[in-house]
Amino acid sequence: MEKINEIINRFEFSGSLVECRVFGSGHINTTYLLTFDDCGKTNKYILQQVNPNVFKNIDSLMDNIFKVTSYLRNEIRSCGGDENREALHYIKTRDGKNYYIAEDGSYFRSYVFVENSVTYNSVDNPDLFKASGVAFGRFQRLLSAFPAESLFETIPDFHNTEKRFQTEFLPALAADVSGRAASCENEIEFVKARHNYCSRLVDLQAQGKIPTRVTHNDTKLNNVLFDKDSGRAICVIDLDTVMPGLALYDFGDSIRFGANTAAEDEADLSKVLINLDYFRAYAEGFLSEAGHSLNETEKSNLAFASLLMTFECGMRFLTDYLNGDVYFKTEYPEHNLVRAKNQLALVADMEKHLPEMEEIINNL
Ligand code: ADP
Ligand code: GN1
Ligand code: MG
Repeated sequence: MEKINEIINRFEFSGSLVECRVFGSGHINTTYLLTFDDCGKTNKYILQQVNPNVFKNIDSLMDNIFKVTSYLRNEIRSCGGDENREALHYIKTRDGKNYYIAEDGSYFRSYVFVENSVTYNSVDNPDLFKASGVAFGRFQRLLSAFPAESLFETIPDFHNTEKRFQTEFLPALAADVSGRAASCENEIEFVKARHNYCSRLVDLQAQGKIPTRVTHNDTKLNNVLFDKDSGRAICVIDLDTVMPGLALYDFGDSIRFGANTAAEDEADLSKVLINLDYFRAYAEGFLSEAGHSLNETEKSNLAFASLLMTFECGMRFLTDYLNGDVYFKTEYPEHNLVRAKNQLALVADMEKHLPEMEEIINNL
């Protein structure tokens, strides 16, 4: 790869570079925080290397992001909001492109760092989680009139759990390229025994009982920027998977990550439980913005969707473990297996508490 300084020089940044450091904790892309000095004024930018194994069509991906961010910026401005804090602002390359292709074929893009912002990797109070629910619910509401058909599907069938089971999990198991299947028989059996979960939402969608909407599809807590001072959730980020999807995916994926009493890769499974207070808080926040547009079938599947998104993610980590860690970034050899066990333990706990989760939704 070209040296990072040469890549930085390709973008329209103002000032001279003071610092470049790796930033954030995403599992897919590599993110850098750049600090520039512009005659005494500090300018910060995010530079991101997009993972080409995951996102194959960078032109269409970046086109999606530019369309969505321009639309959001207009909506936010017309509601009297601050589009520079509440929506991402991408920086073009010096030759006017949306991204830069490095010599080794990897892609880089950049956006303005939202000042005085912070992201969280875990929830320590329900208000914080509720605020993220407001942000993702609002994101969905603001995009409700956006033409979904104009968006490219950056990862086709991203949350089609049945397709993931049939075309990714089972083939990975059959091939067992890393010889790891013997070490995770319990997890494999756990997933197979729950195959009946996989098609429930896509079937309801195919029957026209739940509508396709423009959704974020990766609603992890650390994909929302919070204001450091006010604690308010200000901006939804990580827009690579904004595509036509189901509101239930966005709700469920947030619960998967934020209502787990432990981190997604906690190895001590006795710490992995569903926190019902956090579940309630998120539901209150999300539904306060997006709730009025949900139909009865969507509402009655919010609890199940939380379980399904957790199951799907567990199955994806297990698949990647079987495939030899080719998709998610890992920090040690068993990392994907630890993540899979964790997510499947959370599924088991959600199964026990599903009636209470449903009750919470009914009472809202
Ligand atoms: P990934 O796809 O790898 O998860 P993200 O787009 O979520 O990448 O970025 C990784 C992290 O970088 C985020 O969790 C956040 O902490 C930080 N970040 C990204 N964009 C911005 C921004 N515009 N302003 C401030 N922080 C940002
Ligand atoms: C990935 O990029 P990041 O870290 O926000 C993944 C999500 C998973 C998540 C699990 C494009 O999200 O689908 O739910 O890891 N993103 C992609 O933590 O596959
Ligand atoms: Mg992210």
